[in-house]
Amino acid sequence: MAKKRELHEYSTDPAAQEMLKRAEELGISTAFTRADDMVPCNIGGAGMCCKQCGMGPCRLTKDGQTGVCGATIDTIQARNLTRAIAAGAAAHSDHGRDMAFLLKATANGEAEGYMIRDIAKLRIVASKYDIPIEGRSPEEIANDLADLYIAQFGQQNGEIAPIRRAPKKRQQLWRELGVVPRGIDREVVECLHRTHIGDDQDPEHILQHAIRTGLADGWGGSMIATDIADILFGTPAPVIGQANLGVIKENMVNVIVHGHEPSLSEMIVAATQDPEIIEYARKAGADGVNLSGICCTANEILMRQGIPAAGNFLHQELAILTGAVEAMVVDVQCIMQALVDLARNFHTQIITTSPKVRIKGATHIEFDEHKALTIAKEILKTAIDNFKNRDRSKVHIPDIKEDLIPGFSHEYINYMLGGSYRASFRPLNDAIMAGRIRGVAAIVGCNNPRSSQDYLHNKVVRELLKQDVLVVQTGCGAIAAAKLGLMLGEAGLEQVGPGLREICETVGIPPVLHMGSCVDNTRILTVLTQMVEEGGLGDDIDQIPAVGLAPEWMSEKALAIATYCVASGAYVIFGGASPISGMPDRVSDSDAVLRYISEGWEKLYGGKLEFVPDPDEMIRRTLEHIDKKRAALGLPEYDPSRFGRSGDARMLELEALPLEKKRQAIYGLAAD
Ligand code: NFS
Repeated sequence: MAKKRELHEYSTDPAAQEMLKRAEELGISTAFTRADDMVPCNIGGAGMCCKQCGMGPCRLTKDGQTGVCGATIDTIQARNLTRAIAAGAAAHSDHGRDMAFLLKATANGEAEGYMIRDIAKLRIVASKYDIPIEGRSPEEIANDLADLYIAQFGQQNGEIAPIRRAPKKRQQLWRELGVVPRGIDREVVECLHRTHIGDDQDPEHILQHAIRTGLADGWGGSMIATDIADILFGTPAPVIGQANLGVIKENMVNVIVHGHEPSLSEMIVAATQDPEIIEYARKAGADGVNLSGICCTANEILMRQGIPAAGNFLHQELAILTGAVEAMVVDVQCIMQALVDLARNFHTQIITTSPKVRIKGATHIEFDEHKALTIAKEILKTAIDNFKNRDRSKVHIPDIKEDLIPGFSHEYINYMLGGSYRASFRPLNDAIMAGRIRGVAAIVGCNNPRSSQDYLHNKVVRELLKQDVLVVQTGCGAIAAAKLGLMLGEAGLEQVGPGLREICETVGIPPVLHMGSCVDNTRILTVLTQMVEEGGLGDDIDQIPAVGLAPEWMSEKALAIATYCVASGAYVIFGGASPISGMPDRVSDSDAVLRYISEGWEKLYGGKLEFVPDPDEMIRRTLEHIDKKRAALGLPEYDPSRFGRSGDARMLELEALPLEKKRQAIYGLAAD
């Protein structure tokens, strides 16, 4: 058994530390303590175990050893990685499929409570696919778009339609390399086929299909999910929100939505405002229903409605430990099975809602888009009925939360940079070209109890901000920064480099932009494409001084995201453990796959994937890459001493001058 860690080694978040102390007092295990008890298997963890058939599992621990069928370590690692990418792509894309069915049902008036909220986005997206929009109702357009999107999943040949939204040069490269996805489901299925016993055995060839599958996720299923969520629930724009366990309220019925799909959670948001529900809660002795979120469902309703986030992935158990949660309503993905047993120590009900996900011991109230509002109310009433069972002596809510401003969709970033009449990415490109912004980092992905919660995320974010790197975030990484107060207007600006600070002050943005849930990483693809189209930063994504990082990754979805980002031209750095590391003492014959996804992929796509456990090294490689890309574009070398005298700093300087000098400085007038 591994050694039990200190509280700060579990989490850097004071709210989490407080709850972990509480868990220890109550003698309750959490993912943090279970990670201590469960020593990872160093053979499987390093990608050296093949369990694809019944002749094994084969563990390749000796030099030159092969599996029973003769499979080499390289083939096995490529297969394992590709299967993980397929699972991640399947999860995102199946979510996208359900959103497409929901759009169809809404267009046909069959989805109770839903409406098309963002008609402008509907028209813009439909036009990208040449769906006629003039003189047609939103429902007619939405019906056509839904049909087109539903068809992407089962399409057998040709190219999936959203590919055409990538930069022209990139599309051409994908065509030349034969990796344009034909249909979303087809690529996932082919991953499983190729990695079955006795199929594809050339590691590079297997990994080429991993790229195709990743693209089917990023420029397919995930992009479809984001588009439709915006069309149905509104494209995000800045709102004020809060994050951390302190958003749970003692005097109210607390309902936490956890998982990934906004379809039900948006309806629960609507139902909490229903007078009938408010009255029902009052009658139960509560002041009302208090809704908050965990994981990416949190991000979906935080981005659009400002509904508070109770926390990220590792907060799911801690929220129940507050003893004040009447119901945790889960849909799909990132839901720990441990929740049900944990909830037995309190009165909390775990309510599963997806036809795809059941957990033994949970209450199942199945979601059906045709009567979503009715179901949402039923769920809330179940939670309210449970309020009387709360044991007040067990309630312990940490008084810790931070404000934040989420809502930075790519549409909003475009608008905020130029205003309604000249919305454009020009100011962002100019700032990078001038060196005020050194480059851009997308810091995304999960929490992982193998490292101190949020530590790696926030260490990397803070260091890059000091180096004038603009940070955009999604997923659990975004919630980590939010809990630290880095997503609130001027808050945190003193920790930001001089050039970036000028931009934040001039545009009026936080130094870290929350761009949404994990499927919304496709917003980052769109931003990068628009930066290319704006001009000045090369003609393809791989030329932009940008890096993607997932410092605390743990899910297969994260690997799928990494793959489509690499295929789109990005340098991607993952923290934590590498699933294909091989044994340290056998590096000579087991690092071919590691080298291929780095140097090999870089030669083909201009992007590469690396696993770097040390955060200082992650930061060093990020800055080195950004500076290399700046140099290749012929941009001035990064020099922070040139900046810091405009924005608020300049205003304060001017303010301190005597009147005449002030006039002189502002209007260029000679002193008389
Ligand atoms: Ni992304 Fe969202 Fe979080 Fe990781 Fe899970 S919630 S989809 S997978 S853990 S960031």
